[in-house]
Amino acid sequence: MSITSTSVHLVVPCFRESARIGAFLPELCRAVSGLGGVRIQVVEDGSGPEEAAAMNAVVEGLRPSCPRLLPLKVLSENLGKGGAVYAGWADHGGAQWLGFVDADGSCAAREVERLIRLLPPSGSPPSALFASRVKMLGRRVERLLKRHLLGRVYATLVSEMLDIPVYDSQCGLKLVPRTAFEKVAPGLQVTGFAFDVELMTALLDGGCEVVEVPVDWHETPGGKVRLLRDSWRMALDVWRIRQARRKDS
Ligand SMILES: Nc1nc2c(ncn2[C@@H]2O[C@H](COP(=O)(O)OP(=O)(O)O)[C@@H](O)[C@H]2O)c(=O)[nH]1
Ligand SMILES: [Mg+2]
Repeated sequence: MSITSTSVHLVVPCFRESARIGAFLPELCRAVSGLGGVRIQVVEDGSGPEEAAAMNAVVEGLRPSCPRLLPLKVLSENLGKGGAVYAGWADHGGAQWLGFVDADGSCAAREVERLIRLLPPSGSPPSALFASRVKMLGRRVERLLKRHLLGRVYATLVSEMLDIPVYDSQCGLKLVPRTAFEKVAPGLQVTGFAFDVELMTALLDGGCEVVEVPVDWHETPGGKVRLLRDSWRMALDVWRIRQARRKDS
């Protein structure tokens, strides 16, 4: 589909990423250069002045050759991945679609481009597209075994506790219709790594279709999610999301 009339505001949330983003950001700029109406915003999630300066140098170094790249947005405190994504989405500039992609290039720029090309054309009901790491024939998903296993346990927990047949709620690439997001945004509370679970639940409960799209994924070293500590927090968040949802129904 041609997306010349579609606008996408794509946020790259970054916590201490100046070393890892250097390879990915230029690729991302190149990948979206052929797509109309896509803009990229890097959000620095309160990593401190040195990191912010290093990140600013990366972004400003690229902006002359990448007109779609907005100036760096620097948060004065660390809000967590969800907080950083939502802070970026607040600057949507009227875009029809809001998106985010992880800074480390685990999901390659060509997959970002592919997902954007799959967006429904204007006029048809807008569905959210969630990338999903499905180990299946025809796709390449390379992850450490322990991460893959933990990811499967978490996804099963999410699916069972919330009664939503999702395969992978945590993949770091998602596109959401802005109107659907704005409808649910006032009720969103999770700003950490489980924010996508709450977002997905709210979108579905609000009547927005969410479609999972299998993508290629190549885990990049240097991930900062601490498996035990963060998984525990994320599980607690899923519990809270379930309780809040029960109260509302
Ligand atoms: N760890 C962490 N990541 C954040 C935070 N805010 C934004 N992010 C971003 O969330 C994305 C996923 O993080 P990453 O470390 O790649 O996760 P992992 O590969 O699952 O360990 C990256 O783009 C991070 O920079 C934060 O407060 N903590
Ligand atoms: Mg990662």
